[in-house]
Amino acid sequence: MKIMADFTSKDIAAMYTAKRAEAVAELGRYNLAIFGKTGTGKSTLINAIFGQNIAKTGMGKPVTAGLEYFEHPDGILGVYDSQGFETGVAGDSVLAQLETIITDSRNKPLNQQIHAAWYTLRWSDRRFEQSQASFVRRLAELGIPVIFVLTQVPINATGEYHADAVELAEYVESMLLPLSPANSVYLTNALPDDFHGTPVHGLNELLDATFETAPEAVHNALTAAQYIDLERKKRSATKIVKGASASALATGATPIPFSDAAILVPLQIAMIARISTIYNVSSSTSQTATLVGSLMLASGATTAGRWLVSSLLRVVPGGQIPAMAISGTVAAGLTSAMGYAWIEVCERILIVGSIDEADLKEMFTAEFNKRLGRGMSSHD
Ligand SMILES: Nc1nc2c(ncn2[C@@H]2O[C@H](COP(=O)(O)OP(=O)(O)O)[C@@H](O)[C@H]2O)c(=O)[nH]1
Ligand SMILES: [Mg+2]
Repeated sequence: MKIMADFTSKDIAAMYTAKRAEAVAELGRYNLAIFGKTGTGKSTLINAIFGQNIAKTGMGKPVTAGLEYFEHPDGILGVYDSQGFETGVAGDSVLAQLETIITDSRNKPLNQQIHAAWYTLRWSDRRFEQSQASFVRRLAELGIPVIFVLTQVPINATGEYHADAVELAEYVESMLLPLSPANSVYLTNALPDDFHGTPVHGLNELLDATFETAPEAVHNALTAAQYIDLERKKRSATKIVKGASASALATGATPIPFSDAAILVPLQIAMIARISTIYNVSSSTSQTATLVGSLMLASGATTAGRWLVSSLLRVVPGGQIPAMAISGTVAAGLTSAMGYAWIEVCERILIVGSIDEADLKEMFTAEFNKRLGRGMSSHD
């Protein structure tokens, strides 16, 4: 039987590494296909929404001529990128091959199916050809939701799109293509264009549309893979904390004094690992694992003290039932304080982009103590 003080930083780090792998596996994978002519801004769009991780893995795996597959290092996102094929004969051959891939993937687990396609058109091309329209129709016939994206669209200081872009979007809409959501064209710009004063815009709307077309089972993978909607990450992470906190409450029912930590610590580490996965915090876990180890122990003094009190109460004759209730509440409060503090840490890592251990430790401890004070009265 263990109390928190019996866990070393190394134990915790090792446990974290294992739980992190489980959390990743549990998330599954979101697969996106992206089409459009060379130079429309496909790679730029992917990088703007999913970070540099995808590109960083280096060359994609060639799937067929003209189609490459890129995978997130954690495997939570796959991108089929149509590297530089144009419509026409080459497009037809890609479509034929794509059809085979899609037909095959229907019998495969959800993780291996293509969940949506972004069809990109650069506004400044000012034209949308019949061959492109038939490509979109064929894609939709294969059962893939097609989201239509107009790229590199200038916007002025008052928020108006370039008139030619609006005209092109209206033209595409007038063709009544089988788009998802119905008849929508997304106007975007993925790189700030200082020369024209165009900021990044339209990416959140595009991401929302992508979520709308995604099966519920891959929402968490998509939430984790994207970098631009922190609110979504926070909502998912909050659910994880609430779930862990509810399980911690149940540990109070364990009639054996002092056994809590043996159950509770793995449960809390699993929670922390799941949150890290949602925030896409470094998959090279060793640094993060060490951090988790030291943070958990930093909060451990308080934690062990409270457990001890609630656990000791159980050995008092007649004290068992109330002590169990107290113990569960204490466990739930500790767990949620830990979870919310870790969410703050993950947000910081994501925004700052690096891990300064001393800084994060101070932040975690402050958040943990703040929430513990609050959490003890209502563990939420
Ligand atoms: N201003 C601006 N430039 C972009 C945007 N997207 C792409 N570009 C530029 O267009 C060129 C082609 O982009 P890239 O993403 O490689 O296109 P891909 O061939 O479709 O993958 C690059 O020089 C990008 O910097 C955008 O949203 N805004
Ligand atoms: Mg590219």
